[in-house]
Amino acid sequence: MERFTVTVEPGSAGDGAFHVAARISDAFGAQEAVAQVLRGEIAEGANVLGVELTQDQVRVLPGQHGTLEVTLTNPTGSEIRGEAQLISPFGSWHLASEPIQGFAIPAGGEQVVTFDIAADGPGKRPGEWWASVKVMYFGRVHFTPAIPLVVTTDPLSVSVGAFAIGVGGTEEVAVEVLNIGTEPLSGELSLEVPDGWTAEPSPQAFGPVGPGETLIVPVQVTAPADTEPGSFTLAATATAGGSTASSKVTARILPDRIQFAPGTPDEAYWMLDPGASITQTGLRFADNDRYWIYRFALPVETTAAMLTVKLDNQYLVEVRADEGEWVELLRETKEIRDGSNSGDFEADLTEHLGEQRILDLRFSDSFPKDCWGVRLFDLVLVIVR
Ligand SMILES: [Ca+2]
Repeated sequence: MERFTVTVEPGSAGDGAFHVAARISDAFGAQEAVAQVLRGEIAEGANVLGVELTQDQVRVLPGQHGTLEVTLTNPTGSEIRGEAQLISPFGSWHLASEPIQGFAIPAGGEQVVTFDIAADGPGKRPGEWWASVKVMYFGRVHFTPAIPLVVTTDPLSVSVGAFAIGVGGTEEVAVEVLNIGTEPLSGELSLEVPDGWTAEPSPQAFGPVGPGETLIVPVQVTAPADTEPGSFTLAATATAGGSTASSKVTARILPDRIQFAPGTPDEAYWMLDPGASITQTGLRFADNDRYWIYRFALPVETTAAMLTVKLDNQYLVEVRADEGEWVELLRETKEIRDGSNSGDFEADLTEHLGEQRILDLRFSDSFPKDCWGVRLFDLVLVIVR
């Protein structure tokens, strides 16, 4: 074995994440090894490829083609080279004509990798599978969530997103009607709700929905005033011509006082992104670049919200409305390591309620270099409607 020493100078490069590649070529071909170099303060996620799947399903008629797209974003100061692979179960492999694709994304660049889903040709019968994209580069692997991969003779489908509603409250629920056929479709949409609930208007006429188009049909849903908080199932059904499609959705009736301790199922319901945070009995913590986010999709008629959190050590708590900019809410400015700053911290979140009432809270480390990050013991959110 021989070692070679090379000195790398950053030149005029500023702070950020960079890649240094060493290549050799010999009689057996070329080989490359890549190391990541971090300079200065790196923002969260600024050293890894962003991978985003924007579809929630791939649905295609026999004889047609569909696509599955994944958007790759390179936040680093160097080119990122790798490959994206469509993963789907045995029995569906014939649908992907080119399941492995290479990519090279320049510093700060973005690329959409498109997989063709080919349901034409012999043997392309209807079926329901799933698909995920595995993205590999420089020794890292990222899997997207899996989405349904459906070949169907039925051109119509409906979907409704999960939603929350207050006791006795009313929410506008957006039912999506998708037409993957070749002819426009018009028909009737109904929303089946539990006893005591109402849906207006239901049934209602919809359409026409053009070929390849999605129509959003609003329905006003009201929860009974005498119900207990909990989860309920609603079903949306669309019929058009000879085609019928239905979809179930979970609606959660929220109490006006939300309280949970870390590590409980009540907490898990609100967790949007664990960000590699860690739970122990009765607490959750995040050191250095770790964090977590709770998402409170509150009833639209919410007019005020008050937060109380029991925290200690080097906490940083931020809030954002409707996926907008993060705003600092609470910060420990001393490098506390012994929990001596433990307390119940209160914050009025009313000014952070956006139009959609989607309230996110992010917990992280206010001194991200020395561990001893935020520890959360209890959270209470009181809303006023
Ligand atoms: Ca720290």
